[in-house]
Amino acid sequence: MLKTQEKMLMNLYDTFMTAKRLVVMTGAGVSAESGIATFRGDQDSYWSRFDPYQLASAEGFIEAPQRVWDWYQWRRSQVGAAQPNAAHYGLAELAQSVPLFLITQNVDGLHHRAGSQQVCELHGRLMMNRCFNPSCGYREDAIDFSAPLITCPRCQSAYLRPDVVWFGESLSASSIQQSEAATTECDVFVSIGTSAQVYPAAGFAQIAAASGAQLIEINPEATALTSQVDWVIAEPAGKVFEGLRSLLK
Ligand code: BJW
Repeated sequence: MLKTQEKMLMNLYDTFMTAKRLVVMTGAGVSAESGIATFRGDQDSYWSRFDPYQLASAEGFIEAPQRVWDWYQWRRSQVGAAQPNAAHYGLAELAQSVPLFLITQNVDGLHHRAGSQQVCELHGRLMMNRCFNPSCGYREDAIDFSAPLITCPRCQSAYLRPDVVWFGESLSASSIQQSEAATTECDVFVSIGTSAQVYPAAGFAQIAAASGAQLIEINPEATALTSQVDWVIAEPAGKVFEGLRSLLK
């Protein structure tokens, strides 16, 4: 007789393989097994140690740009030293076999580094800088994680900042349009490693459900979404995809 874990993996594999359009949305938990802290939760999470509005809002940057810059440079060095885990690699491999639209709230770039070709990065990219003045439009790769805070080399009128989406800022219109279109059309929606507290991302599962999609959550802890999904896999994502990868080969 198959053990419970094996049955779960076989069911998940079958669900993925028979999906006509699969949407996967990931959050910070998918990178937890790569050693990157989540935002909410245990005592190592960012928002249990730091004030989100000081570090992740335009107001916080205006108040203390050096504080914000230093925090992001520290995070860049952490992410630069981290490696993708089985969940990142498994999702990249899955996209070779099924029509998969991958949405991430993560800014760490680990899905790309694991080989995912198309990733809708809702909250931007940690490893890029842009001018704080939105009408300037200057962007550059953030290569030197010890580089000082500088004014924009193009317009000279504002500081460079990380190319991420802070609280109160709009996500790119194209990322929202693409995500909403994909979630409206999918038959299976999988939420992995997100607390489902931050909008608009947290609303995509409801859009998928309203269109009749099956909702699956992979997260060791209960979230704002748990009571609404059809199937909860209360396990770490890396562990689930480690098992799934052996079936995908
Ligand atoms: C594991 C695991 C393992 C652990 N395996 N799982 C509607 C209603 C209410 C409020 C709003 C609303 N619309 C907009 C708002 C305001 C706001 C918002 O949502 N606030 C809520 C907090 C209440 N949203 C915005 O401001 C957004 N902008 C916007 O909507 O513009 C228009 C507008 C503005 C204002 C008002 C109305 C409209 C922008 C949001 C930007 C979020 N930015 C951040 C920082 C990005 C840059 C950076 O990285 O520094 O994005 S905040 C942070 O939260 C980050 C994340 O992407 C985001 C989501 O976090 P996530 O991924 O869910 O992580 P955690 O830590 O919360 O959860 C981790 C999970 O993993 C846990 O569940 C663990 O159990 C699990 N886990 N190990 C699997 N191994």
